[in-house]
Amino acid sequence: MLLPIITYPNKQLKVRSAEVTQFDHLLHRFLDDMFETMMNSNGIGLAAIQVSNPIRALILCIPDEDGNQSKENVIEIINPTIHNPQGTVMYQEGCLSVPGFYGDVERYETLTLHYQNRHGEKCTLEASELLAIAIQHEIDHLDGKLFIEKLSYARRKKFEKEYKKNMKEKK
Ligand code: QAP
Ligand code: CO
Repeated sequence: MLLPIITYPNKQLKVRSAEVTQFDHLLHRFLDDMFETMMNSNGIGLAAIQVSNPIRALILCIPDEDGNQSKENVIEIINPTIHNPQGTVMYQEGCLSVPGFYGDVERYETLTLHYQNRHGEKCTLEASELLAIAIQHEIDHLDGKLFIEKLSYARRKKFEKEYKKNMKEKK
């Protein structure tokens, strides 16, 4: 089932999401719906809060070398924590909740992720490159933060102007 994605400046996006405690069929169905919704919108990452469910769950599907995404490559990440972050990189990010806008954000280059899968099993992941960036972007959503808050002052000003103009045009 496709779920509606909420977009900036919806205040719900500022909510801190709560830990997941029930790893039941309802969670599984929700994660499946998140995947369908993300693929339908050409996304590579989606946090539960973006579909109005404030729980600490996110999904990622990083494209392979040919740019293809497949269901086998989906990573479902629940109750994540970042450990041993190293280095910094700049990357031009976008977000399904900030459609049509991209901007440079600084992130850690590599990290270790502790999380639970859909069955509540504890997992560890060593992440670098786009996966590491995407993890940080999505965990920010769980803490009520958007990438636009991490832009330079000048870029943020430009964003506010452009985005509001686009919003008016779309109405
Ligand atoms: C988060 O972002 C991310 O504006 C996932 O019109 C971003 O899937 C992780 C999208 C950068 C790593 C690096 C954005 C689709 C998708 C748009 C997305 C749009 C259509 C964004
Ligand atoms: Co996002």
